[in-house]
Amino acid sequence: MTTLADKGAAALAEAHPCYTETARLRHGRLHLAVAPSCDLGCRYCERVIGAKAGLAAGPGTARRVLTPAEAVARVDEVHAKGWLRVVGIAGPGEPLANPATLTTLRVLRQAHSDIILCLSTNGLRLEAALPELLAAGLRSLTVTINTTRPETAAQLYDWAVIEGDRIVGPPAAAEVLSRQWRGLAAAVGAGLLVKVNSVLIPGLTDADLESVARRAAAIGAQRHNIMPLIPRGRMHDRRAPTPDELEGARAHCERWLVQFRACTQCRADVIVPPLAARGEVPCGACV
Ligand code: CLF
Repeated sequence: MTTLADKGAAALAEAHPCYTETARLRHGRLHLAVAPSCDLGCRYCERVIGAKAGLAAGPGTARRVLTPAEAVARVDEVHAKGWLRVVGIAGPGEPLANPATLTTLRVLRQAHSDIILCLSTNGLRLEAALPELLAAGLRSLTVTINTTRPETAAQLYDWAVIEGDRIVGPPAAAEVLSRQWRGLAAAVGAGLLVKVNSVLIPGLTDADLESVARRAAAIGAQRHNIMPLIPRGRMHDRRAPTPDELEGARAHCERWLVQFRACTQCRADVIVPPLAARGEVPCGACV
């Protein structure tokens, strides 16, 4: 039997609710919070783990870190509802900095071959991790890349752990950038369905995103997802973009790469049923 996971990137994109907005109608997804550690000091990020996560929104947030066994049990439980199509690992830290990520993917590949296995990464370890990710059944991948310029990267990243060494300042940012773009190219070359996430930060990344879209499109990424800054962490005092600024950036970047406009900036433990299962059928989506 040909499963969804055996199909090509175009078919996967049609079924993936983070690539095709109408896929949100019938296909649900969830995140497994198995990855608490992080290897990159993003100034716009804030990890919130535990009871204080409460109802907090946004990436980096999870009520509880799951063991791989608990994560698989959660997938079993939700899968029984009949609508689960995508399982992603997106934190609350960096998935590729946590061995539990691969352990979880490997078990899920065996247990649920009909599910698209997805992952979101900062790209630092992506090139090196690709062989194991492919062997574990990963089919779709998001790399967060906010700029093409080291000068901007130096204002986004304070430190990074590279090959076990903690590097700080501009040298860290330059290395991060280099690894993100190399990782993106390697993931596309490996045949994964690949999206680039970029954070729109007024006065900082807004001038860079068009070059991100252009370069990502040239490499072969399939989608671009521009997300508004959530003012927090070491950027708690910066402002979020206005809706007009966000749409303006997307319109500019769409000249180069298809934009995804339905991102909900998920928590690391989110469970999202399809719209149809929630009784929310947007006009025009019933095709
Ligand atoms: Fe999760 Fe990301 Fe996979 Fe989607 S989220 S790892 S691609 S399954 Fe989707 Fe959530 Fe936006 Fe991410 S709405 S934050 S784009």
